[in-house]
Amino acid sequence: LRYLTSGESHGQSLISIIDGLPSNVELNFDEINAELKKRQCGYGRGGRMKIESDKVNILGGVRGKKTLGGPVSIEVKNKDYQNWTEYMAPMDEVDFETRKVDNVRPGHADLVGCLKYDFTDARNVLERSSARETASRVAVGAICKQVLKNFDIDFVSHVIQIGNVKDENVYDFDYIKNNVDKSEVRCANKEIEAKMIAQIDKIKSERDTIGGVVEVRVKNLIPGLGSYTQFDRKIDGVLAMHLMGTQAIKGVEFGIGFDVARLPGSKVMDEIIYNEKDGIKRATNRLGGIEGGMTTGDEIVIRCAMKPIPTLYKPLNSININTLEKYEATVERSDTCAVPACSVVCENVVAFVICQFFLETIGGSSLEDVKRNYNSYVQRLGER
Ligand code: EPS
Repeated sequence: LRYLTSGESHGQSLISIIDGLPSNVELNFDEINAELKKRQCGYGRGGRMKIESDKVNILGGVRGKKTLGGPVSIEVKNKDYQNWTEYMAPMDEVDFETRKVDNVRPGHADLVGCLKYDFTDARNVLERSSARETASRVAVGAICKQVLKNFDIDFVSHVIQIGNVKDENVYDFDYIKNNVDKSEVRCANKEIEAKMIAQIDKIKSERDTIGGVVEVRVKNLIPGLGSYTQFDRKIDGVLAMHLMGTQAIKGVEFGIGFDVARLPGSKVMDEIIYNEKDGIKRATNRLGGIEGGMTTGDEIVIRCAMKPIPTLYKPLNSININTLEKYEATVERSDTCAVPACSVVCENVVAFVICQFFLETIGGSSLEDVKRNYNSYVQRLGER
């Protein structure tokens, strides 16, 4: 399973192509659109989200709502394009001057992007480096979730930190699932939610931006997705690569994460137990559902650190890329905090990787074949 995305933040559309899905998977477009909508919500976002109302338009690979087994192409239109046509049109002359960005923004791709691709206008960089692209990644992940739903594999995400406001409570999966969508910051605890909102308001009044930490959990997995046999087949390695490839993510940890460096082995490993009713189990899940680069069958627990958005209304010092004179960085319309949106993005990025490893491990060209192979794998595991 693989995918590519294409499209600029203020271009006509975002396009993604996902290749390698089994045939005969019935897609529920309302659910995919609901996922896109969730990504657009969240306290702390700027003016752009009032313009967009993201929805998928499937261009190929699906017939009568069922996958055909070929590449599926997905379009998410940018409504804002109507305000940008004269600057962004791909097949007409455009106005290159009015929306030119040459006071490059620290922390963005602007400066290195201009140097690498030989541009005098960072607009050419920021249009693609923009987190608008994450709408495509959510559309792809939402389709993957629908494949995995056939096997009861379920996903949830929540925000556990904004700035220095932390939610250190331990929740079970269903509690998060039942509460997080009601929260404007995707926090499962009402008191902490209020503190997170106050934090965002304070930062906004200071014309600054703020990041945070999101947690993604996956449940009802089978053991054995991924492999210890080669470095690039380890599922934690691939998950980290996809998550670190998500805009603004600066760190990824599994289970107790960096605490593994601090604690003795007896407090890090999960002891193995057996009883006839539940079979082979672990007494704890400190390693976050992954051992030796393979899923254990326990919940996967991943946390991602998102850096603050680099476009500040109180601009940082920078230079003009063309004159090299000292300037304040260009102020583009921006968000104060996009951590709640980021939690939805990370959840769907994880869904793609889980689906990729699931299909590789189980195999099959049609959903029926995958189900047959799945049942025989589960039956063999049950014979232990
Ligand atoms: C973004 C800047 C803002 C955000 C955008 C990401 O867009 P604009 O420049 O149009 O105001 O709204 O996020 C989205 C459009 C989105 O869909 O999430 C950036 O520079 O990364």
